[in-house]
Amino acid sequence: MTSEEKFLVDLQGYLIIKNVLTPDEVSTLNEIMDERFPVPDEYSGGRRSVSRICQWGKPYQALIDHPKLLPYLLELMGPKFRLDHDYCILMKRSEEKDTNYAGRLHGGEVDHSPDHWYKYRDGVIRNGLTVFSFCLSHVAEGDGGFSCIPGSHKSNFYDFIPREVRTFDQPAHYVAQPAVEAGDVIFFTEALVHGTMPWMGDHERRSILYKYSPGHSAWSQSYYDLDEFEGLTEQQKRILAPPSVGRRPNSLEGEG
Ligand SMILES: O=C(O)CCC(=O)C(=O)O
Repeated sequence: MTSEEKFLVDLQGYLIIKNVLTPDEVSTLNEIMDERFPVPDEYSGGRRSVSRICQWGKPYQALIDHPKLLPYLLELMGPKFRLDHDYCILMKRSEEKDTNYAGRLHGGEVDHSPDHWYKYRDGVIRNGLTVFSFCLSHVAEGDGGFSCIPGSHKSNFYDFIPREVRTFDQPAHYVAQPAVEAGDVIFFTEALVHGTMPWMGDHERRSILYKYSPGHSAWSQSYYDLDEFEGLTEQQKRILAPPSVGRRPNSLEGEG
């Protein structure tokens, strides 16, 4: 992670990491997505999502500890982190208003989500629940999808964000919807106010979200069952382990 990237994470609470996936990796992940999560007959647009996609075979399993992201995980979460949960978001433009509550701007260091936190001390950045969102399709400015209020991970006035801004009914200059290419990864801390803008693009949005927690904490009520995977490496097993503190090994190979 470069010093400029650290500056940006501290400044805005998210970061676009360019070209993490090669075009071949993107194609393979998209092909598997088509097979595993086919479009239902009645579907006419809107948001589709399914969890536990890291169990969709080797290419999805490999994203658990993608080598290009490990330096970011170490720098932003410390040596002991775990994959807490994962899912995908697929979106097609819909004529109907999206009433999906989860899509509204949410997050922030709020009491009802105590694992949403961002901390800086003595040159070290640490985060609670942390997201790496792999983009399997491009997103232009104005397409919608992932959006956020840059810098809000350090805000003290979450409750002052107007309801209409949270629901995207009222545009606000301080809400950003970053453009990305297929293969990019968006890192964001859940301490950042963020959400999903209605999709306006002509093509389908495809994102894969892998969410990591510090080794001692969990957002999800359930943990991964290692028996449901095939051929996990020892490193992946450590990253998939349930939360703990005492004698917890470091997540990465060669990190002690
Ligand atoms: O990528 C998105 O659309 C935002 C996802 C989101 O809101 C979340 O991860 O909590």
